[in-house]
Amino acid sequence: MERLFSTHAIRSSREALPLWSMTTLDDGGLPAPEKVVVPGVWESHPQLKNYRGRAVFEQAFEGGGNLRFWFGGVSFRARVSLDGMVLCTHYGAYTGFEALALHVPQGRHTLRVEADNRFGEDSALHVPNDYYSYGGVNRPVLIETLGAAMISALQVTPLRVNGVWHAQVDVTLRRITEENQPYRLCVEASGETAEAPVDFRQENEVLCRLTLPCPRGRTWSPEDPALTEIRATLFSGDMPVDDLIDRFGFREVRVEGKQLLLNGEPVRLKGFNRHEDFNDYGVSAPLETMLRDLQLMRSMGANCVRTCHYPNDPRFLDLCDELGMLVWEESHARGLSEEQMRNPRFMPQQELCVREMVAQHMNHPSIIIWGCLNECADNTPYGAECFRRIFRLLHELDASRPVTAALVERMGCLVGDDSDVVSVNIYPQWYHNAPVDDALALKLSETGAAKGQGKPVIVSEIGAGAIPGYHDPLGHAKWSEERQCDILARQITAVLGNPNCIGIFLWQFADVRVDETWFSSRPRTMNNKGVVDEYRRPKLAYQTVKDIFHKL
Ligand code: ADA
Repeated sequence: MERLFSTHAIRSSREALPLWSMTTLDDGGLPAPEKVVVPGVWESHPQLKNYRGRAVFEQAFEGGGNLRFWFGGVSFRARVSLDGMVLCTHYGAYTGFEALALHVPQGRHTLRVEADNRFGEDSALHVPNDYYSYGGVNRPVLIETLGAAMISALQVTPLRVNGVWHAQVDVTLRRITEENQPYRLCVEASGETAEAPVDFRQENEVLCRLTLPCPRGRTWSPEDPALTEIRATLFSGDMPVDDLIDRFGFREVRVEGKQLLLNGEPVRLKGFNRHEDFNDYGVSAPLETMLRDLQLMRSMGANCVRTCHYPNDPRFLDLCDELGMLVWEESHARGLSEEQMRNPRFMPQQELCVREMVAQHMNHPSIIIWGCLNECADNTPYGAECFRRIFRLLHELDASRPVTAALVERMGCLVGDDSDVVSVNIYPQWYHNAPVDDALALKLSETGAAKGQGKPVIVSEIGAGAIPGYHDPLGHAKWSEERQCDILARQITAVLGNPNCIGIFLWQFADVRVDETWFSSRPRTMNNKGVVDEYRRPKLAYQTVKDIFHKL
């Protein structure tokens, strides 16, 4: 399933069958086509653990009419065709995209998608990095049949006006074929209804904004994560011809002085950075593992998760909405230098990722902050200008959430003043031996005090590595599980005891695979700073974090 609830009652929409035929196109691939499961990554195939290249996925299906294919994520570049005709291309593994084929004769057709995870100049976000860039059709695929017009997007902004919840609803409607007929849009939420006429005579795409006062709206909060269903239906005369169902939450996030307020109350964040990576499944972990990850985090007393360093699977966000887990979601980028940010593809690709992330994930109440450009070059005028452009874009696309960026532990930051929340990644006691308070004070002296003064501060990363199963109970050597416990205990106690900080995201929840170029500083070619390993087996640090998170 693509989401955790039905998104259509009228539109015909089904998930593509799980078995596809995969043909690899490059060296190191398979000698002949093989059956594979979609969604999935080709690294799950026993012979393709290190394959980097292209592969073609094909599936035959019965259908016809106006067809819409939705790909939740293809890593990394995608080219979609139907019966040999190219429908679209897409860049970016972590956001969804559509392919349309109109007036397709009823019958048997072949859907084909070529996925390509090679590195290259044309791909500015996806570089050999401290996580693994898997290949394949990594999120679910939908096959839908449309009429002459469709509801293509539905974005809800909850507003509290004079103490009464309102849903401000932006619906995008699209004419699919040349037929011209009058339509009517109907939106229902929380027992309230609003309607508007839709006229495609001037434009093929129409935006309708409707505001529904919802006096019976129930507030969403971590303690009571009450979700509200919203249903948009498009009518031609009295006939419903298309619909879109989503869920949202009535809640408000705001920055006031040095606090982040959720429904007017200061938030204190205790949580984890989590990569979408599970040993056998890579970035394409099944729903059960997503839920288990959240259960493990919550059992340690965490109330939040950061989707480092890219937008996450909507099902994971659905689970966070359901459980009341707070989310920092961020666009795709990690540690890019000024030179990498000067790649002419960088800003267009970053902006595309940001636009798709906000458009597709806007309605999740669990997302309380948008992040971007983790540890990119914030210390040069060019790099800083890129940060500012992305902050501005995020605000333009969504005025209801604060924005931030995780800044690297390096002096010379030029953007401390430009985000709503100042976030810093620091690794005292692991990469260097400064006491935690000193390292924090040093970084905050530039971002939190000299600049960005009076803003909320988050420690967006802090942590230490341990090779799972390596014990040194007496000596506490580096990389032992015991040493990781000592360091985490010092780090968490210091950060949560610091009056300047509103929260902490530990680096990291689980061990993850990294690119081979990182092998020398990453034993097992893994980033071993997880408090659970890549199979989610707890290290000793699991109990340490649990004790401290529950106590503080
Ligand atoms: C950085 C980065 C993470 C990871 C971490 C580490 O701060 O944001 O992706 O690489 O450091 O483990 O060193």
